[in-house]
Amino acid sequence: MNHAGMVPEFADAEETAPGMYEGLLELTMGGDWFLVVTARVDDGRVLEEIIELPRVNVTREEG
Ligand SMILES: [Cu+2]
Repeated sequence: MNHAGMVPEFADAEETAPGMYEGLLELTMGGDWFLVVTARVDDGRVLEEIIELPRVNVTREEG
């Protein structure tokens, strides 16, 4: 998200099968998010991909 007072969330991904990476990320509020995925490949290049996550709906358990 990109608005005043919003802090980014960070997470690492681990390789779970050849070429398959998984990680957990907490989306702390509903709204339009985007993921910035950064990967360093074997030849040293750093690749970056931005993935839009529009209209995220967050539900919380009431306590
Ligand atoms: Cu926000």
